[in-house]
Amino acid sequence: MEMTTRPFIANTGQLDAIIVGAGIAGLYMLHRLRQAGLSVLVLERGKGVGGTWYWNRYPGARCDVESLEYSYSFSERLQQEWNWSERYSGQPEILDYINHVANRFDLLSGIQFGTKVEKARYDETHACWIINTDQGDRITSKFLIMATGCLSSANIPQIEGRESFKGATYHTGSWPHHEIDFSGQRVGVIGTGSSAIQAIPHIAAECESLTVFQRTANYSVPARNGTINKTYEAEVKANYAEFRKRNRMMPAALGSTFTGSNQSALEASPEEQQMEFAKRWNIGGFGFLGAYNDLTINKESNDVAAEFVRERIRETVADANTAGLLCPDSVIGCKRLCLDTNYFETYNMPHVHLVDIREDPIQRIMPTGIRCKNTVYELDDIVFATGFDAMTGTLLRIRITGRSGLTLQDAWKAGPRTYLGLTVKGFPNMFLISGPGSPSVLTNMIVSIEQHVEWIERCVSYILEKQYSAIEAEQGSQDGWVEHVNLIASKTLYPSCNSWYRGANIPGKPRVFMPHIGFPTYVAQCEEVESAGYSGFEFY
Ligand code: N01
Repeated sequence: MEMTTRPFIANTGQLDAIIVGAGIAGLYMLHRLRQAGLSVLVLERGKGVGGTWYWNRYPGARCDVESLEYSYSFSERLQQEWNWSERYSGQPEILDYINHVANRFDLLSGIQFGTKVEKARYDETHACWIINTDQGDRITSKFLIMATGCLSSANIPQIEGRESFKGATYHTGSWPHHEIDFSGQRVGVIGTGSSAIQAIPHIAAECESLTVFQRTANYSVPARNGTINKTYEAEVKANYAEFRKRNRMMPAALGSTFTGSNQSALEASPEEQQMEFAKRWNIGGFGFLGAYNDLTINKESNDVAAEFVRERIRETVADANTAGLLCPDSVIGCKRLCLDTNYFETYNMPHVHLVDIREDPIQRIMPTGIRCKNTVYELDDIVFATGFDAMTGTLLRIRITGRSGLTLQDAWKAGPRTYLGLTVKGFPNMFLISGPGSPSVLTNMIVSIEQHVEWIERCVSYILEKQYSAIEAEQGSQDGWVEHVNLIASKTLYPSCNSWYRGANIPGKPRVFMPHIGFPTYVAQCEEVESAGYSGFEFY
């Protein structure tokens, strides 16, 4: 659904809150703050709601969290009345759902679409934020809430000659809104992350030839998608509140298939290990990584899981050389595990070719294709499935200036620093939803988003009730939090690979492990801070 820009602002005085972004986070934030009686406006660069699900329309785009979990829990009526059609929802259905929510809770009237925030500056004298947009708006607001998403700035690599390409180019994260017909086309896909792994089988089914340019092989386990199991759905809906409550207590806030284990892989015999992994492989989904309790912290245990997946790849892919190239040699789960439907099978199609660009690096893009060091590939279309400047990219593209002229770019020069992933020292009354330093991308995002939104709403209401001008993280509490986030990460295998969690996919980006590993303990930490009267913050 495309919305027209609403020239909402003219003659409006200072608002209580500006929310940047009308994705899942921004919409719920708007709803909560309105319920709390605040004047709120959402600014959204797209022409519709949905955030991630508005932009990522590539063929095969689908959620990797099950539908009954990947949905808002704040309204019992909403979760009862909405019916999902598949175990894992596709992008169009999720976008329909988000539009439904926006209509059902009358949220569209609070959103100005087609409006990109360019600058936000904190005015210390008046204790408010001054926000400038590309539409010429200048808005003042007491609170600034960044609901800009973790994966919302596309990463398009600077490959020489890119502009010279005569065919069409696409990025999975900013896919056109019209149907793309790849039939009869020679398509190249650069990248083999979650987006590529979903898109490749669909593009291959249509195109004349598909060349996949792989830099790093990736682990993927089967999603085992299918129509939703109606009996299971009825069971969940009969006690949805309990289901949500249980999931919120799980690591990563994932419930249905992520039954954890109290056992180390090393305590099981090789036969038991194989049986356990096979069981979870057949069920499909992220539950694979819950097979043992030490897969993310013990390399030896992790090796067993990794080898199990490599075996499945070798079993599936007929050509031994291609199978070998598709077998990752890193820690499984260290980069985001992918879920797929027929990804590895696709390489058995005669018109699908895998190019190992570590062996034969891309040198340049030419008008008619891609030139690697040793081979030239003639192409009609190039799909960049090259990911995102994750977690900080969108925030840093907006010129945000806090107290004493401090810019977020300067504050985060050596990597993002936050208190609780929610606030930044020097930036009073600014909140981040699922910011760096919070569990966000390591959880079911909607659970984390709801937790952040509800925390922020209570905090903002507290400030207004106490008639404070502002809240700001204390230096010591922020330093302590950053240290805590790093310490937890250092005890796991996560820092061992070049993932976007560490900023390693973007040349020049500081290598800092950005998310907080530790859901649901994190939630308790936020609650403690709150119940202690917002310890670690100062009010003025
Ligand atoms: O991006 P990615 P994504 N030259 O960064 C390669 C979520 N998501 O859009 O690994 C050549 O994972 C890069 O290679 P390497 C999910 O959280 C969820 O796929 O850096 N190649 C990699 O192969 C996911 O993790 C869902 O060596 C280059 C690929 O491009 C996140 O979004 C679906 C390159 C990028 O992979 C991002 O996924 C989709 C270069 N210069 C996404 N630069 C679901 O819910 C990068 N690459 C299922």
